[in-house]
Amino acid sequence: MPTLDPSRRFHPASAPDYVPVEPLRGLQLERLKRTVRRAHDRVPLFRSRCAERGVSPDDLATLEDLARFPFSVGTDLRDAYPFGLLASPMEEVARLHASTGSGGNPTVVAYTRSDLEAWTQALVRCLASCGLGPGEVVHNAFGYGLLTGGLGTHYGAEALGATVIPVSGGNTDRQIAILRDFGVTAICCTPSYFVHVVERARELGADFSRLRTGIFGAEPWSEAMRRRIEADTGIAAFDLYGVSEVAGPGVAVECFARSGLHVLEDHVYPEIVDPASGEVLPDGVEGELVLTTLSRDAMPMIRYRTRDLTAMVPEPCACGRTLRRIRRIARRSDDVLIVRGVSVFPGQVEAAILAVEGTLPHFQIVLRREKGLDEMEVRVEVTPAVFSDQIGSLEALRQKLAQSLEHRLGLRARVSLVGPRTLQRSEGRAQRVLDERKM
Ligand code: DLL
Repeated sequence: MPTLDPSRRFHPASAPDYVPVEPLRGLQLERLKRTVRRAHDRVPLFRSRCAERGVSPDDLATLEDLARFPFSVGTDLRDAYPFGLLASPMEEVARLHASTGSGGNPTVVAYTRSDLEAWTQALVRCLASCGLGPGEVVHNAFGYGLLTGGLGTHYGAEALGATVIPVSGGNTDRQIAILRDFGVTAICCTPSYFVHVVERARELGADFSRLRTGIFGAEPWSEAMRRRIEADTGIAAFDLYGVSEVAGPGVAVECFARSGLHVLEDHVYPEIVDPASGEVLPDGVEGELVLTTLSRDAMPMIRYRTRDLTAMVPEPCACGRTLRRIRRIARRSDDVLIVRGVSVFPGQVEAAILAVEGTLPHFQIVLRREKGLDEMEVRVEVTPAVFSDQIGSLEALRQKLAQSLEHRLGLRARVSLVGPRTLQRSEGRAQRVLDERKM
């Protein structure tokens, strides 16, 4: 376990994280009214949806009134491709990002200069919340280019006063040379890629003695994965969450207490809704996270359904921030796999595997249909030491994994142990599922 240094807990840019709740709610309401009005005046899709529901910006008197307004969903952005949701003329748009997603039109996201400034400030606070400040050497391996992760984090780290290395994804051996030679103290990337980097560094005999902070996000990762990363490397690992449609990274982040992620509530307004009925759920109850932007002009998003499942954490945080927290996002409503009628999330499989000693966080779920029945195979990579061990101990490990999976999933899975480095590594998000039932 790393030691979390308390002297690094406060950064001047973090002041908005600590404002008293009442003025914060006032600021949210003021910004929310402005955002809803802007979207209504300038985005025809939002205006027509409001008309269908019989609501207008005048109906927004309290924050709770937002629940009367229509949702937006991922396909809205694809259907409006490329610029149908813009609320600013193109002359005022300073940057465009896009993601290809899974088929169909890409999702395009637009920012004015002031949107970019607000986004940068959000990232400054996120990085400060993980203990970063001036003097830090930040290796940024989130993808640059059209994706939001790279540039979003980059400008935040620069504005924080850190030294930024814009490595982007890929070319792992070069990344390792940089980590070793440039005195890197903090890394930003997906957790699965970091695991891959560490593994490859071991093979090359490289060590990163100055690295002490990892800021990981863009994909779900379990608490078991955090413990494994910290125990293996001695760094402190923090969770950073974001969604491109509402700017990118910087929606929520952990602090030193690491018990939930603080939502940057002056920039986004969070709601948790029942995924089926759309009703707003009370604090502490798990549901789908819905986000409304509060500081974006070019593309205001009203009640965007993220598909990410979480709950609001009602208790105040030990760190003193007044920003409300959400639980870590371990799964999405649309990454559920239905296997013989049982819901299985890849995150549960990861936690079940990491609960067993001698395994690596590399796995793949393969689904097939055999004689009309769903079959789930979980391929788990083992360490070279375990792999070259006696057949008997491999079999014992296989059985332990099968039990751990059955215990957590309520479902029997076939476990196959595969040799070191046989599962494909990803340079961004890990691809965990191969569903041959659909092929
Ligand atoms: O992944 C933005 C980002 C970049 C966030 C770098 C954090 C760090 P999208 O490509 O639009 O944006 O994907 C958003 O990724 O709805 C979640 O399902 C997932 N996700 C992002 N961060 C986390 C996280 C970026 N910390 C989608 N934990 C979201 C779990 C995450 N899931």
